[in-house]
Amino acid sequence: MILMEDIIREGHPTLRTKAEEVKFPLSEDDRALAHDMLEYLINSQDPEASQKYGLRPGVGLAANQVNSLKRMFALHLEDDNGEQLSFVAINPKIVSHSVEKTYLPSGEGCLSVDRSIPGFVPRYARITVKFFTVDGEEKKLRLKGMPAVAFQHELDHLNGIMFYDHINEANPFDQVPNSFPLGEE
Ligand code: NB4
Ligand code: NI
Repeated sequence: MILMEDIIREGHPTLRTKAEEVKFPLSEDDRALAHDMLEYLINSQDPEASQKYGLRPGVGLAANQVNSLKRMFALHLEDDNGEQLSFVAINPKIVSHSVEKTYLPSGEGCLSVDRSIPGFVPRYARITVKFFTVDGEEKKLRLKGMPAVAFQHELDHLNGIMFYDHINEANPFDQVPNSFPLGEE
């Protein structure tokens, strides 16, 4: 299972490296990686397991963060209607997005960043995405709210981008043009 010691932190070059497309059918290692990343999120959100193994809670985890350059990430979170979203996205793409943006009023954090970096992180409010499941099935989803924000945070990791790259250094809480704070749309 993935523990905090397996999650690389700022300064590690893999966090600034573009991940490579995954070839199908997946190798046993790729399958195991996909399984383990989703398992980490489920454990981290379970009070008992997170306590027992000292896990920082997460709703998303990208392969770069466990020092792998495979183009995949896991998401495990509820959407605005309380529906559970739980999947591993392989070779994910954003195929279209809204002009309107959104941001978490409390800013973002990252399991690979052991410090708090205040500021708004502008994200597309609504996105249409495509990705493959571990079985090679293509999925197309329309996401908004927290799932849309989390998907973009994870896709950034696969492109070597960190959330704070998007924060307005001069005015971290400056009004983001044509945007609304998440949860107030
Ligand atoms: C990724 C998120 C940062 C902003 C928003 C949130 C948590 C992360 C980072 C968008 C994506 C990890 C991956 C949470 C969390 C809400 C749901 C259910 C019950 C606790 C859990 C707490 F833990 N971010 N952590 N950070 N990242 N919400 N929740 N709750 O997930 O670095 O690249 O269990
Ligand atoms: Ni992150």
